[in-house]
Amino acid sequence: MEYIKNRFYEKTSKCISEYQKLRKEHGDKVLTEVTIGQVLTGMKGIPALITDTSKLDANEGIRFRGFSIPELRKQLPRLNPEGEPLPEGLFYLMLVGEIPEEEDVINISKDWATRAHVPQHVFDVIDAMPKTARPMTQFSAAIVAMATESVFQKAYRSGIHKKYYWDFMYDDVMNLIARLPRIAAYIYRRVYFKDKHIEPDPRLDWAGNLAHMMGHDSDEVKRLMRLYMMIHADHEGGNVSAHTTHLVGSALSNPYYALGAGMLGLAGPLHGYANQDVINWIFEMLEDLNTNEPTKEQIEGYVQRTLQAGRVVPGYGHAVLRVTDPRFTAQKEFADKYIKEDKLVNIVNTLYEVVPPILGSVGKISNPWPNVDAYSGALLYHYGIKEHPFYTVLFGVSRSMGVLASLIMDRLYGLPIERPSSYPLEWFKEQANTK
Ligand code: FAM
Repeated sequence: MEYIKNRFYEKTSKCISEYQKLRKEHGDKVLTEVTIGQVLTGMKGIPALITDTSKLDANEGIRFRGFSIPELRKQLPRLNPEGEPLPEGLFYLMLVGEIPEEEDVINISKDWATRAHVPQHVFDVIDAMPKTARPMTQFSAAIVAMATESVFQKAYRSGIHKKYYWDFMYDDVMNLIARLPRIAAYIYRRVYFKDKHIEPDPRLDWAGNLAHMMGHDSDEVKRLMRLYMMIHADHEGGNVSAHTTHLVGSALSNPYYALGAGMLGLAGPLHGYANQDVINWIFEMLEDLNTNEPTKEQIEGYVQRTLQAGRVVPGYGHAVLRVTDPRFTAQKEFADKYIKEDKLVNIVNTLYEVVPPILGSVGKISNPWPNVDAYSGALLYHYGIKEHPFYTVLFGVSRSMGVLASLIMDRLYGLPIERPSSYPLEWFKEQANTK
């Protein structure tokens, strides 16, 4: 499928000279002022990174190359008019910058299927860990173990010219994304199904095959997996998993190292672990209230007690968003369409009524609205994927598409090593006192 690589190069190579021109001719242009507050609160809002794949708007949510999630759910090619678009199409859009034809999407599916073979030593690395090791520990270790396969690393060591880095990066990235569903499903079956593994079916699409290898073959689960893989794929460049992948890649580490590092960031409770934490927290609530069908008032009381205990309400709030996350809404629409009655889904819907006013009344919380993680667990659970410690791995499989498409572009532009400055607290105190 060399033509997709060629098309990417045709569409994107003009950006190399644009980037160089900006650097040379406009390097002195002041973009914005940076406040002490921004530095002390996680560098929020500082324009510090180039990411073309997607942009997050505080009041609209994510747009992938300018397209919102509702637009993409209508426009990207799908296998069945009733179903969800294939995530392969989103990858093409993020990489090439235009909506693909059906043929392009099918070709990416086929390309990934031919690249999906995972070397035995990667399974051996996973098998060397206790089954009690967290799924994200196993997942990131497997990704790093696969660095033995890096064609970028070999090419770099053989002394290739830097203008060809992106080309080798492309092949690494395609191989890596192609193999992640197999690795994820292997961990899932190992930990929860006594090592009864299911072979991939190369006729299936990338997300459909993941569902299949996990042991979930219904059309509805495959549709859910396609939606899940699409909505978690990218959230511009500043979030922890994207930024980490980009930062590690800037040292010219191979993409296996870069993604492995990004996945370890995704594993944190304030980022991708929140999708497990939502379910943990709901089950804690049910145990505390001693019921499976809590009333609105009981839920309100539990949310208040969570805040009083100095804990966060998982699945709510966001560093950038200031509205209900459209990724939450897409999942709610899926639930409204397919799920008639489900106790957990009902609780998630009640939380959506109850939590925002409570968080809003606290005063300091910038965004009281739900994010992507507030819904995803209840959907998976409904379809029998009840093993919540595994949920962040699914997030990671999806997130690989956005962060790795960006990594190819980083090398195409020839971005330098990233190296911001740091100062002691004393320096900031001095700055605060100077006029
Ligand atoms: N429950 C309770 N307190 C919250 C809160 C929540 N859901 N969201 C924010 N706050 C608190 C926050 O802890 C901070 O308190 P302190 O000043 O005492 O440290 C204060 O409100 C101001 O925080 P903020 O400016 O509104 O948010 P941040 O940008 O610092 O943090 C999040 C953003 C997402 C880390 C935060 O909202 C949070 O912890 N949410 C719960 C965990 C979660 O759902 N994470 C998933 C994020 C998701 F999009 C993803 O990455 N998958």
